[in-house]
Amino acid sequence: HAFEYAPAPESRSVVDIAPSYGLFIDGEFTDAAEGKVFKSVSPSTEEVLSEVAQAGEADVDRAVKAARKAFEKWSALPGAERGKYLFRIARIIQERSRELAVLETLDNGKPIKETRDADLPLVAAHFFYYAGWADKLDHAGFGPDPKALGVAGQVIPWNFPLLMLAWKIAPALATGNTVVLKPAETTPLSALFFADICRQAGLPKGVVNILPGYGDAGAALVAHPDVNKVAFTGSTAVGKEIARTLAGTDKKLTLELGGKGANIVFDDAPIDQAVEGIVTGIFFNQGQVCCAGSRLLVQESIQDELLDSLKRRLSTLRLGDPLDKNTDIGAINSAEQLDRITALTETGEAEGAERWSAPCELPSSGYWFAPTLFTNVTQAHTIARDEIFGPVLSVLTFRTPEEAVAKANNTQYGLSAGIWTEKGSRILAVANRLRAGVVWANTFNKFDPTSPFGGYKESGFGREGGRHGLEAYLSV
Ligand code: TXE
Repeated sequence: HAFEYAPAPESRSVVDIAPSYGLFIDGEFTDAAEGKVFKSVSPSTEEVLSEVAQAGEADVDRAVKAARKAFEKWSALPGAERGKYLFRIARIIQERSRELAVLETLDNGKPIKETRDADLPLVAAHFFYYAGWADKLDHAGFGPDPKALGVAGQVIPWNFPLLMLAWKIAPALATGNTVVLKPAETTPLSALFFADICRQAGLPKGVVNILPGYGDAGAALVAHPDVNKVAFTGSTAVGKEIARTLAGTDKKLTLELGGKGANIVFDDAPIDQAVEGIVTGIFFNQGQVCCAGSRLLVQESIQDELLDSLKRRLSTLRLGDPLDKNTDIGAINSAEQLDRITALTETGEAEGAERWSAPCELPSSGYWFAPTLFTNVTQAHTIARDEIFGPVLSVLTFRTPEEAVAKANNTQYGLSAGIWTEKGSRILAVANRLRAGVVWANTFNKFDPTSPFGGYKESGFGREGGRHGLEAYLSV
């Protein structure tokens, strides 16, 4: 891709964070009807970054009404015109990417290296990609007379705040839908900056509405009778709750939920490359990634060699200030998430798995967790089954490809997997038998807007990204 990478941001002064933000409804920033506010906190320092209006039911209703009103004109625009707005948004994102990268790092806790080189380029790429689709819908084989569904209610998590917004908003707008989006309560700021970008791009009022708030606002949004399509990324428990709410309605639903990806390393894999792939697989974004390679399946004969190299590599990872461009491991997004990770690792020890953590000093304020791996893990262990969503790797072994496939598939989830081997035939044979929405071979955590992404089993249904990502927003 020819997308420009942002130069290294020097410091947080690159971004101007206001002391308070409103909800973004019908093209304006406004207070919440009940006047409630909440604080957005930097997870690496616990410093309050800003005070944000907290949406309630009345605000959801107001935003959905604005989106409904805007829908008539927006959906009637020629696709090429909608595409122009999306191209404009994509360009502004590129222009403001230093600012957005610093903001995302402050609000989320992830290293600037990642927001700068992964999140922001991908955010822009999604808008460019879907901008290009807007005028081609009639002739792309979706079926006769593809039409927008109406108002899309979108609820997103905190692990990739701006990228999840892009995954949701870009295809919705390209197809002529209007949007009410609720960002996660711990990471509202980049979505509010995006609202400002919509204004800067001259997007018509009401086409995009942003409602910061908690789960109650998300629940009110998905249940609103005038919402036609719901897209959710988050926990499997909430995904199931949303599916129950929508049962018996004619709303379309896509769910992108948890995962427990297996990263399978065969004895012929180049060890150094595999080690890098394992590190990317589970320590990228502190492991707070739905498609993380959180289970390492290593062929028994190379276990000792691989684990020795892996531990040596983990000992070199730099944990600390996420704004430092040399930092590899940033902060955990919230105290709640840190508690969840801590509790699951304690269960791992209590059930008899052997724990090893990389030697590193944790800062005294903020939410931190050292890169950790568990050996002597069996398939029955909680840490081999439950999503930890943290920098924690569970190591299991196998002897034959058949055993690797069986173990990889032995999970309630089915989002991602990785295969490391020199044999192309083995890649194909194993990948075909893995029940996972994405299988990477000799790499991990690679994303591209042209690829559909989504899960099998309890990882959800529907696909986002690529041509498939448009289908969820169209009826024919
Ligand atoms: O998720 P929630 P949480 C997994 C991961 C993590 C766990 C809990 O395992 O440890 O979920 O994280 C909104 N109706 N993932 O508690 O609660 C909420 O405000 C409608 C995997 O943060 O699902 C936020 O905007 N919306 C995942 C969003 O849902 C509701 C990413 C996600 O929050 C709601 C995040 C309700 N009843 C967590 N309750 C992935 N697939 O990548 C909450 N929300």
